[in-house]
Amino acid sequence: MSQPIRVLVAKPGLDGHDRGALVIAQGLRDEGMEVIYTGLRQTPIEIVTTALQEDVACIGLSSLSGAHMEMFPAVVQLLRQQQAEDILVIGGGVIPEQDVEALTAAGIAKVFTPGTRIEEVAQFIRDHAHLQELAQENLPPLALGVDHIGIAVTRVDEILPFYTGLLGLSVTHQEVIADQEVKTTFLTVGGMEIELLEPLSTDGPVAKFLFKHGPGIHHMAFAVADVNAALRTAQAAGFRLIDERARPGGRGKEIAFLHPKDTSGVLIELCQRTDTEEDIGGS
Ligand code: CMX
Repeated sequence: MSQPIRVLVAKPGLDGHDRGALVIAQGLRDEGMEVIYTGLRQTPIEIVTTALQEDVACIGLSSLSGAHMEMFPAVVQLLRQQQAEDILVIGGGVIPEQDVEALTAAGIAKVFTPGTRIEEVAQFIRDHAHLQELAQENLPPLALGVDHIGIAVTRVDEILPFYTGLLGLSVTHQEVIADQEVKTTFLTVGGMEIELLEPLSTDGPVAKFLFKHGPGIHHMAFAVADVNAALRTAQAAGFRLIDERARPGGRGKEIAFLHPKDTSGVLIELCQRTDTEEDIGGS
């Protein structure tokens, strides 16, 4: 990242103690960020005005007075009114556990409770700033389309009538991918495919997924022209990879996975059709 990330540390409400906020401000400076501190007893309007004037990427709100349920959402609302919702709002201070969910629903990206390491806060801010930067970079599109959606099932035979009987899809291909301990069944619909994944063992990747989450959407696969080139682009843009290079997937495709931690918890597959890809209808 070329420019340091600018952060506003703000104290909304009547609370008169700012030792914690000052420690956070200094900690973020030590992490290489430019930090502006508002001082005590700021109103939400003052905070948002300063944030816009100072062109910050993040507002860190600190409250010890119990006014967080009023003040924090008010800051988010005002940012929305100013079409400045790309500014990340995080909170900290004395925030009871039961308020965290409501604050998150109100648009506070993360509430950090006492004892959180400053490195963790800085990393959270960096990840956000990085995604904002990416949105402005105008990279050429990587995905050519949705290739397929992978769905983990306990037994294909049990659910297949739903897809073929009710939805009217046709099975186009079935294949055992031995090294991934899975049997795949492809159905085609509207130019893309559904891939049903049935585990062939109790400790393969799909079995592990079923054990943890039960049946459901396992991954989403985007078609790309060149998986290895797409991996390098994703990595250069800061996304963690599960696969460093392409490996064989179903139907002779070259595939690779990105790490779900960087993609909102969704396992994303990049997938490239090859000359040797078997025709739809093979098995
Ligand atoms: N959705 C969301 N998160 C998932 C996930 C999924 N389906 N599968 C794994 N994760 C998470 C894990 O919980 C783990 O998170 P933490 O680091 O927080 O614990 C992280 O991703 C890494 O998972 P892992 O199992 O520890 O890592 P592995 O390298 O062992 O596994 C993976 C990588 C996900 C690619 C593998 O488990 C997998 O699912 N392989 C694909 C199997 C498959 O679908 N084969 C069919 C052929 C593919 C095709 O042609 O489409």
